[in-house]
Amino acid sequence: MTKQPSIKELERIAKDIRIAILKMLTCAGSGHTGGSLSTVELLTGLYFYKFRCDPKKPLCDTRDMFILSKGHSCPALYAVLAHMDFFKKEELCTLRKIGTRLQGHPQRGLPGVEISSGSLGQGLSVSNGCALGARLNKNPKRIYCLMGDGELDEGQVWEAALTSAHYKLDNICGIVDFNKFQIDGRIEDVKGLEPLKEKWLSFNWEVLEIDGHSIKEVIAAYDKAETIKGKPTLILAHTVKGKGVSFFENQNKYHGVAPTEDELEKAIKEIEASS
Ligand SMILES: Cc1ncc(C[n+]2csc(CCOP(=O)(O)OP(=O)(O)O)c2C)c(N)n1
Repeated sequence: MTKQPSIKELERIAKDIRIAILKMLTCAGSGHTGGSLSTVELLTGLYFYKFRCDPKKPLCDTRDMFILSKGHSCPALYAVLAHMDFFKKEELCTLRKIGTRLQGHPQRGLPGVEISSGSLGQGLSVSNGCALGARLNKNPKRIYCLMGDGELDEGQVWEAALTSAHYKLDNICGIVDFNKFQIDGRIEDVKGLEPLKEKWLSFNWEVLEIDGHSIKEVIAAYDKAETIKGKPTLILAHTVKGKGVSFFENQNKYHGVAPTEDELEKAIKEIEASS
């Protein structure tokens, strides 16, 4: 059995992922900064602690599957996949370049990317299909699906949520990156979601509410989700859009704007100096 990384090691990885995201975005000159940074601990805890996969055999039948439903946050996924050795880190700087495998929204074909996404609202439906297929095949794989809070405005999410619960898909773990913003501003100004936990509970999901930037809480939630039987689990992760860089945090103008060279330099210093 391989050694599990410690919380400290995971926190160090999260810093590296944040820096890789910012470098990639700066190099591309465009892309989604805020909603990538808010997912870092959720992805780090998943891939470096919980996820069963073999980067050398990305289509191995028993692999766990990760569906990035909020596809615009793919710089975070790309950084994680490169750090896991699904492909070489050097490829990260091709983000959004003509002909790259690292499109501005994920495309199948890049090792580790299960579905093309970016049109919001579809990931949980795809996850249901994967989960039902796994059950039919007696395959122990788990399906993880990361959604945005703004993404929950898509009606398809709620149709899918009904389906996951109806079929008691306990091999699904949904995650909501609850950073309280979407493209047009604050969630509560654009279209209120509260009481969000109660909504998922009333759809017959188990709900684990956590601080999505606490590695400790994140990995405990993934562990707990695996023990819940007879219904799907939703991790409702409170996060901060732009997390980790003071001048990006809760500044929604960085929803789809990349850092400048200057901002990148300052951001890296801040991230390295943080505890
Ligand atoms: C079907 C669809 N409608 C609209 C968009 C445009 N869009 C891109 S990002 C975004 C905001 C989504 O908000 P959220 O899921 O909270 O993302 P985050 O704030 O975490 O980046 C929207 C509406 C889209 N990608 N897909």
